[in-house]
Amino acid sequence: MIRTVATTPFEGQKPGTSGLRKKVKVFQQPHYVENFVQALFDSLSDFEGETLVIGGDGRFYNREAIQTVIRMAAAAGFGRVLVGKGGILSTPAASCVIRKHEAFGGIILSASHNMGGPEGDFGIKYNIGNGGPAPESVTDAIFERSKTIAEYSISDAPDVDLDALGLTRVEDMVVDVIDPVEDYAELMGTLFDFDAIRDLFATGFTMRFDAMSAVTGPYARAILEETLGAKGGTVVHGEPLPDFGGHHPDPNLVHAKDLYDLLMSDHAPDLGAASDGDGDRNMIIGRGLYLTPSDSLAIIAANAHLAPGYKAGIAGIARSMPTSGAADRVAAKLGITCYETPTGWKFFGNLLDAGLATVCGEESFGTGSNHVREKDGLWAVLMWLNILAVRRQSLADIVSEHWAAYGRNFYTRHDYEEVDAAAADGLVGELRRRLDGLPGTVINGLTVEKADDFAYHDPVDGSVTTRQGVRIFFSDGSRIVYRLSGTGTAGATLRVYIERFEPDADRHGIDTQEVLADLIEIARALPDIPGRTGRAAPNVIT
Ligand code: VG1
Ligand code: CO
Repeated sequence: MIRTVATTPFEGQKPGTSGLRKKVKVFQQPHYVENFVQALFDSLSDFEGETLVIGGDGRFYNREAIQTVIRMAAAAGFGRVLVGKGGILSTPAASCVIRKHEAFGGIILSASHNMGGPEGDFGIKYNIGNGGPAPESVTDAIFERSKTIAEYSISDAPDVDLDALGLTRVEDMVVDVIDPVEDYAELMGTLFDFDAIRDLFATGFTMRFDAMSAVTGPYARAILEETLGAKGGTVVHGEPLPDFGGHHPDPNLVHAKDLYDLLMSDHAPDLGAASDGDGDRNMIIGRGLYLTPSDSLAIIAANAHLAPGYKAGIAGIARSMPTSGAADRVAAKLGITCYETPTGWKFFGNLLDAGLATVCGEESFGTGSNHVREKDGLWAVLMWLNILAVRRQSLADIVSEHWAAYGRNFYTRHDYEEVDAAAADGLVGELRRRLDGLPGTVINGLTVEKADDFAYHDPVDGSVTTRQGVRIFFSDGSRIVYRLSGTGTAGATLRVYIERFEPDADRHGIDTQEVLADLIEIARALPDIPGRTGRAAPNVIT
């Protein structure tokens, strides 16, 4: 039976960079999930009888939320739900399933790289029919609706058995529990030269893939070990755990330090890789060489034609604004456009749909292409394996050859996490106020050439998104960017992105923090980060 339940609005149900993210305890409040899901359904139209894809990264509260979403989808009039077995679907796999089965959209339960477990974070994200994150027009409508919601509709049917593949019903709606890996693995097989990668592993190529006890374990085992012949044990932390083993499922130099240390050691495998909570991020490390995500995007763009799915070449590249300019240099050489978008994958959707871009990337360990409408961790790993299988060089050699040909964009990001929100707002506000006065000033010997607050004009739908990050450009081509995170759940996180281009190959081997030392000092001192936030140093450097 379908019931209508009276409710009152919750404050702050505003989706951020990637969906609504809050502490688990916030989501556990009675009616909290229901209000948000009803606000979402109320913001959509014409989905009667249509298909909805549902899945999550397996974190604490995933199964409970999924049962609620299924009951509400039945009450709202969806005709069919496709849900991953065990409630599991990585973000890129959900995008793949939405597209392949021509679903109306999908609901992904994840807080991505944020901590899990009862004290950690939870999240809900809506993806539209192209498989990509809902654009801001949709997320704004959800937030507006959440402020006035007075009731929601829900079936009182018993829980669906999420562990049994196959069909059941909730009210008039069909529930199909699907294998979470199958469609995705099949798609990967169409994009990459699996035979060449199999040969690579057969010749003794070694790798460690750290799934960080998050969602990619089953995908990586099926594809790398079972299909491509990587030896058993290549995938570590391959079991998705509700609390990710108590770790941050965030593949970066801080949270995947074990992997980094291994790759820098004497017994390093040829390749190291890791993915995040929901499987859309990737970190790639060669033996003795850490690859920045910005360089990874550029080198993938330059070599994509080596993979069968991209052999005709790429139409364009898109990168988020804070991502380094390395990809721009590849685009220039290829004679294609490199689009610069605000942070967050949702801004790539229009460019991909319109065929303007083929590969996209963000400095935050996100890389992907037009095969789905999300960034895709395992895709990036397979792309690198394909490149390595064809070129038969070490990753370090490929990277240094690339720098020699294009120059190197030295790049680092400094994060100040969980700082006081008012202090962070004040800091960015002050920078905005000073923008007009900065050009022409000389700081630490560097002259400011231009300073602005990034605004994006979407070339496809004409929408304008403002206030996306304060940028300070120096006359030597260096750049500092400041922005506040839209994915955190406690206080504010200030991100500072620092970049300098170096054409001279003799200087490409120098340590990044050393090359950027003068800019790092300017970045810290200009808005007085220590004074305003009480932090002498960032707590995450990538
Ligand atoms: C961060 C990254 C951004 C990424 C987003 C979602 O956002 O900077 O590039 O798209 O996370 O990634 P923010 O607003 O905190 O800087 V994921 O893997 O958490 O879905
Ligand atoms: Co993620």
